[in-house]
Amino acid sequence: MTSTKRIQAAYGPARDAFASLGVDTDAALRRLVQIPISLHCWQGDDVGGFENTGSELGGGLAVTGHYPGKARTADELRDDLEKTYSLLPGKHRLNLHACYAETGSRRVERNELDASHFKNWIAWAKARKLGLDFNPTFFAHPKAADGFTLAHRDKAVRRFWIEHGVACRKIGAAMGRALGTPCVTNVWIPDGFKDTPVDRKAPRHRLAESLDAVFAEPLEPKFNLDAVEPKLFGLGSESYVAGSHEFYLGYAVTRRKLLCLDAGHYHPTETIADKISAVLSSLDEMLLHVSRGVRWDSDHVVILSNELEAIAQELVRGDFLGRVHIGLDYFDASINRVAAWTIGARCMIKALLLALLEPIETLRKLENEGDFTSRLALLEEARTLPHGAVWDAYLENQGAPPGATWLAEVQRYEKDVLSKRK
Ligand code: RNT
Ligand code: ZN
Repeated sequence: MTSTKRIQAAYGPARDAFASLGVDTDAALRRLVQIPISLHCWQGDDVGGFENTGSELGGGLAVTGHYPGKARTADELRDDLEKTYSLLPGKHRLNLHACYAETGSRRVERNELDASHFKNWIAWAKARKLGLDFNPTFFAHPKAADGFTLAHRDKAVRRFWIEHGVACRKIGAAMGRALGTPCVTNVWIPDGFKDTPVDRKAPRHRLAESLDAVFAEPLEPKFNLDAVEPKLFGLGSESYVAGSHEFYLGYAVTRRKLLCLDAGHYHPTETIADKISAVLSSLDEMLLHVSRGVRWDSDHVVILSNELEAIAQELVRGDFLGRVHIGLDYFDASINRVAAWTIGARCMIKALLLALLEPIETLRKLENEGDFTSRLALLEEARTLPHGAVWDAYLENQGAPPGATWLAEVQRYEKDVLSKRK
């Protein structure tokens, strides 16, 4: 049997199995195709960017591994992204960092960046009907070398980073305007102390003031949406991070910003799944950085873990898909980078499919009746329904490679393209 025939033959019985539990698989697939995942450009070149300032990555970010073939130019990065998108079902987005500006041979300071430095990215995204998201880059820079930016005690350093933030919001708005879909511009700063500070208050005051200056100019939400990303700790900021969860939750609620929850930014037993409905009881929209910490905020490639399933379930069960922007955030330089993107993105999409295939109405009814025995029994039985057959049918419909066949495609690309980059 050809693979297409096998997939078609398996779909009917799978559809019936789900239908018997009140789940409409066709409707689930119609919903799934509308959910974009924002792919993070920085998996493609180990958070390198194209400024070539010689500055260390810093900011507590660490990429490990020496797998050959990383993108060295924006054109190479776009080629690798195109290869990745071709292996994914559905239409997705790209999340760019400011340090991926293309300034030709000229060195342009971060506070002087404008949309012209992203014109190739915008033209490329437009031609491929991709939405763009954006991030100011508050690391890998001499002015961030001591680990402080917007909360720096030196006013001139704060001013420089405020100007960078202001410039980036305008770039985000230009992207949103050009592409007809709002750009989520996410602010993450590394600011924090390695060792126990005696003054936890002052850096947070300075941070709030700097952020207010960055966000002073109102921008149209149909072009740009501002997000802020908290963190618990980082390499070199183990004892204190100015932009902690409580800091930014309060900030986002009072300033009406999106809150970005990164799955690696909490205590190891704490998951962001439980925070989504809590945050959305006070905010209209939020951003997710779907990541995978291993013992710490290690940014491993996203896999179909229980945590990922729980995140997707919350988005679907709470009917939050229209209010939550989903982005990926990890970087692994020890495996093929196109494969790293593809694995994480396909897992995210698969997790959303699993969530859309839950017999949620029955489960909700059981819970409302207080029948927790049946709730648990059904949740566990539902795990082994024929989800794979529905996933394969989706890949087939969308013209994406079924099963693990995408891997051969990546291996071919590695042989023909990546291995030639020395
Ligand atoms: C760092 C944050 C942040 C970065 C990217 C590169 O801990 O997660 O989102 O990973 O901006
Ligand atoms: Zn993040």
